[in-house]
Amino acid sequence: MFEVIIVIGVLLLLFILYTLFRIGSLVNVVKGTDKKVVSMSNRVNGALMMIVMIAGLGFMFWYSWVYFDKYTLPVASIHGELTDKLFWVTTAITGVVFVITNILLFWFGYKYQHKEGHRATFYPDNVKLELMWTIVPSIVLVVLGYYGLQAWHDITGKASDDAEVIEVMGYQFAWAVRYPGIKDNQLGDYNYKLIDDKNGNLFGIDVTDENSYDDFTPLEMHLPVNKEVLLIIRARDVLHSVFMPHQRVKMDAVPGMPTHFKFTATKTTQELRDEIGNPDFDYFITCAEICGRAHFSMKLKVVVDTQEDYDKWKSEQQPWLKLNPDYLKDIPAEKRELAKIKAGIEDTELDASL
Ligand SMILES: [Cu+2]
Repeated sequence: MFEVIIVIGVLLLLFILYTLFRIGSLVNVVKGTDKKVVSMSNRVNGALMMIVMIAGLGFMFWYSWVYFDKYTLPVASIHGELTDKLFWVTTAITGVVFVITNILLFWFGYKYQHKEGHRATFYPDNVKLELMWTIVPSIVLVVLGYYGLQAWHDITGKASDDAEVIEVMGYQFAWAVRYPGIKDNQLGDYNYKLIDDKNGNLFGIDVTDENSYDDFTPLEMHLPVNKEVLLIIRARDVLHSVFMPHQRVKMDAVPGMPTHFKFTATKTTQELRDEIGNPDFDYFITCAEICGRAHFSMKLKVVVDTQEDYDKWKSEQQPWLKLNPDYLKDIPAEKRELAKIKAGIEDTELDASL
């Protein structure tokens, strides 16, 4: 009840103010002093233009300066240095243009406000000016676009033959990674029809392909430092996006259309921990595509190792087939022995049915 009274009170007050304003205006018209009111309001608006400009630009520069570290991350990959440089060059050029055009916009509003006895000049066009502001931005954009495309081609181009290949698959709502085993260094085939929840053939690994026998699917991703890594990216259900902010890696994971991204990490987890002085820091992959209800939970720990640590970690991993020996049944009888050898499965570990 009390709220209703307040609302009615506010409405009445607004109505009274409006009526007073109308009466004032009408009195001015009758007296013939309405022109003065117009020129007063022009002066006020002109002054406000300058205040908004100075306060707005001042706040922008102050905020950018004080909170700079909050919006920047250390970079830990080779191409990341390059894309960061492209970003800052683009930001500098567009930033300078932004500041100049905004100063002009507000300054002109102030300077050319209506004044008694002043008339606007009739100035319909200027070919030279039109040409200039078409050609100069075009050249700048083409140059920026050229360097951007070059970087893009480099990132999405063919990886070197000795690159470390890792498969990343996004699904609602997590990331799964698969490595080619150390025996053949080749990822086995997969088929979405083989995905099941029986024992967790999360990837749809095709066990009729010999290359799959030693593939392993760890719960966190490890990378060697200073070595090219090729991520083969796919999605099991909807669009996801691989995002490794420190390595400046971002690529959509698209169902039915594998994508890839090659990069070289330049700092181990330990090196970045030392750099930022946080012993608990870990790299991660998150999802940069709003992919559903639990999108926020798509976070996978990434460990960047030295080459020795990476090799050691790799040699300790158990092949997926060894952890899921039930799938031996699906392997053609003549390949089963090979599968056991490649996956390191001892007969004593199996039950009689296999
Ligand atoms: Cu996602």
